[in-house]
Formats: sequence, structure tokens, C-alpha cells
Amino acid sequence: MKKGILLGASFFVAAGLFISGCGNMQDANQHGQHNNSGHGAHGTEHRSDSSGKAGDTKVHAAWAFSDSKPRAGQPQQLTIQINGHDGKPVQDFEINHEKKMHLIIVSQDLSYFHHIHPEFKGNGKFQITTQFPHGGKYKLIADLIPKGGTQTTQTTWVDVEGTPAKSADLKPDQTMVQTVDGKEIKLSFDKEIKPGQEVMLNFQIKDAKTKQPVTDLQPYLGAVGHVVILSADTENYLHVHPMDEKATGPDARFHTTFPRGGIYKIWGEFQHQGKVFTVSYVVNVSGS
Ligand SMILES: [Cu+2]
Repeated sequence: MKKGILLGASFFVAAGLFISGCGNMQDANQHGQHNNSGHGAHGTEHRSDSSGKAGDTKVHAAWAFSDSKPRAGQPQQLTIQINGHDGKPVQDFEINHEKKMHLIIVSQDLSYFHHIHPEFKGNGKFQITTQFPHGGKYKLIADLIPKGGTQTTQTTWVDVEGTPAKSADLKPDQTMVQTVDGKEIKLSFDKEIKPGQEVMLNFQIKDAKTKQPVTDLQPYLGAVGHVVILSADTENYLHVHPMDEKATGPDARFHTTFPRGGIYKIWGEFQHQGKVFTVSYVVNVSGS
């Protein structure tokens, strides 16, 4: 065991499996296998891990599941220990969109998307029980802000035992109109998406049957909706911000910047009549 893992290990003696957020088991191309030779190097890696913005807070995440090998369909307690690069637990976190941590779980092909909020237990520790639908590889992305620090994204890969789902190729959608839970949602952009240029996303929400605009969206996580964007290779997790947090529909506008060309998947989550619905789109950003 290397130093970074041992530091994490002292916080979960009972847990079965340790995955270091800095150099985890499967994420060889990003970090190298268990390459935890020094904390200084990790900071650089984390910057490339998130949206590519410099200045992310230097923290280290250790991930542990209650079962040493998580199995599809079986509830797993996930513990995420956030320590500073001095090895000491981060004592508190800023509340961002109503939560101290947002955790996104996606399958490698991005067909599965799950957005949950681990509970802060104090002393740098977050916990939640979750389960994976199928066997295969999943990426876990924790979005957090240490108190007084800046937003950071900590990621790891998990290999889940069990029958894998049929993996789907990520192809750009032909239409930007989707029907989900009785809503018809059209996604449009204010201009052609170009790498490195800010673009506005507009989700326009109608009743699928009556085609009447939905004007009474409810706030979700303190805003009109929540949008997550990942590149097809999962390397780029984009920060997306609502233009008008208090909007209630039919338009929900957000802005973001796609860092490079390629295929991306976009998930929008909205709340109407007490129910959250998720709509997703696959887009191609041309250019390099
Ligand atoms: Cu969240």
C-alpha cells in the first residue's frame, strides 16, 4: 500500500475496498495505476480531471464500498473521505446548489446516469447507500467546495460485478426534442457550439399532450434545474450555471463552455408537480 491510500485507510478501518481518488484502480490513462508517490503531483492531476480550470482546491478523495467487490443490484454503502493534501480531513464544505456534495454516477458508455447527495458525517467523511444496475465500469464524480476554497471535482472508476448491460455507442442525437414523463423538451443553443466559447443552452418545456408551455416548474436544488455535461470519454465534466435561477419555465437557460471538440452527453434535471424528471441529449462539438 502506498502512502495516500494508507492515510485514507485510517479513516475507514471497517470498510472493505479502498480506491484512491488520486490514482485509482482502473483509471490508468488518467493517473497511472496507484501512482501515489507524492501529493504535489496530485494537484496537477485533479486539475486535468475536472473541467480543466486552473486553481481547483487541492484535496484528496479516498473511496470505499462496504463490499470489497460491489455487485450489480445489491445496495452498497459508499464512503468518500475528503482530506487536504496535508492528509488532514477537510472539516467543512460550502453549500453549493443546496448540498455539500453532488455525486454523479455514470456507466462507462454514459447510458446510466445517477445524481445523488452523500450525507456529510463530519471530519471529511461523506456516506450514501446506492446500487448499480448492471455489471461493468462506472465513473463516480464528486463535486464539492471545501470551506473557503474553490470548486473541485474528484473522480474514480469502479468495476461492478454482474452481467453487463448491452453497451450503446454514443451517437449525436438527430433531434433535440425529447419526450420524458409527459413533457416535451426541446434543447437549443444560442449559437453554434465551438470549443472554448461560452454558449447558452435553452431547455424549452411543454406538456407532451397539450403542447402547452410548462410555466410552473419548481426549483430543483435551488435553481430552475440542474444540468450536467460529460464528454464521451468522461474526461471532461463541465460546470453549468443557470442564467436565471428563479425561472419557472417554459424556458430554462444555462451557460457553459465546451473545452474541446468531440461528443458530449447533456443531462437536464427539472422538477414539476413534485416530481423530478431527467432529459438527456448527445451533441457533437466540432473543432479541436
Ligand atoms: Cu447534486
